[in-house]
Amino acid sequence: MSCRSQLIALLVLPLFLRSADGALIPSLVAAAGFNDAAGINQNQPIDSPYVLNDSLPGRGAGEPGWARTWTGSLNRQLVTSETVHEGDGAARFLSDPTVLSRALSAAQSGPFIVDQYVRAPAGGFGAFFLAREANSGAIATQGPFWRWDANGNVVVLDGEFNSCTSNCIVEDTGFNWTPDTWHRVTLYVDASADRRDYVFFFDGQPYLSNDRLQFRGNPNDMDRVGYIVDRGNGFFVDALEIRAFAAPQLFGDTDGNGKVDVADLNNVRNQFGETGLYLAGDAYPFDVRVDVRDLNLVRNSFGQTSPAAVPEPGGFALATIALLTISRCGKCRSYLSRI
Ligand SMILES: [Ca+2]
Ligand SMILES: [Ca+2]
Ligand SMILES: [Ca+2]
Ligand SMILES: [Ca+2]
Repeated sequence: MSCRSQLIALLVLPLFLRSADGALIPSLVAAAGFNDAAGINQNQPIDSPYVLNDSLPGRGAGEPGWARTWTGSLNRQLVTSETVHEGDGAARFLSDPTVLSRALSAAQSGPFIVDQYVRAPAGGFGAFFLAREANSGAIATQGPFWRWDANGNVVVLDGEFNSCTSNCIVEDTGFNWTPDTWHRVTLYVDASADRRDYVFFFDGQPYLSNDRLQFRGNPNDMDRVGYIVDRGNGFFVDALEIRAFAAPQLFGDTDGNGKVDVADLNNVRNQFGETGLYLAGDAYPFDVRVDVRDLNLVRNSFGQTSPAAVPEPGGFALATIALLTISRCGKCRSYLSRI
């Protein structure tokens, strides 16, 4: 493809990718593959962006979306080629009081995703957090926080924006990690001022807590990822990705097209009762499940558009048909009677 064709292709690309069922896939903000010659962010020069089987801090130069390289302790955090999830390298943390962190170029102030693969040997331990760093580069205040305990438990912190230490509310997710096995851990974070919460996923399954998981501290936005490995038998990380949705979103919008209409209603109807990431029927604010709350969100915003969207005529007639359709569904009717 010529440069001109590539430029045209880029210009006509939609802002977001969509899955086969029409769900919104957020745009990539930054990724770290801990690789050299294969996999995420691999490149031609040797020992770039990572040096295999060498120290990790100071590495990762050139990976897009990051403000700088990894910061940590040189002798306890390594890039290994022996145990990888993808590409030719992965991060390995040896047991020691240690924090590894990296700052993003752009602070995230809306809904975004943090996805990664982690594993540990038996008796391993690791924790992950998102934070807002102060101008000095120090961690100012933390957002979401999850932890793998040496006994196999996976826990999350449900903060109260008070930067808790000893009095933190820690919830057992019910998930357990298996030694020497890669697990996918995903956070669905919403830093928007009227949300400030997150959902935790383990191997694609959401932890559906009774109440919203809130931030440990009180960041208005977050620009740093961090790991703590201060006990246990070590920890591995690979394929870290941060993806963001456009913000602000319109309440009730399922497909991110800036309007709430019959398409959103149909998306909710078609996936009613499902849970998971990137569901076409999950209306903003996303909570990774499609239920009566989504129906209410669509109803309450029906006909609204964000400033950038163009309203379409005939929406009401289509909506009436959709409502008639949905009212024929017995399962849905019982929910409709409650809203
Ligand atoms: Ca890798
Ligand atoms: Ca390379
Ligand atoms: Ca929509
Ligand atoms: Ca939902």
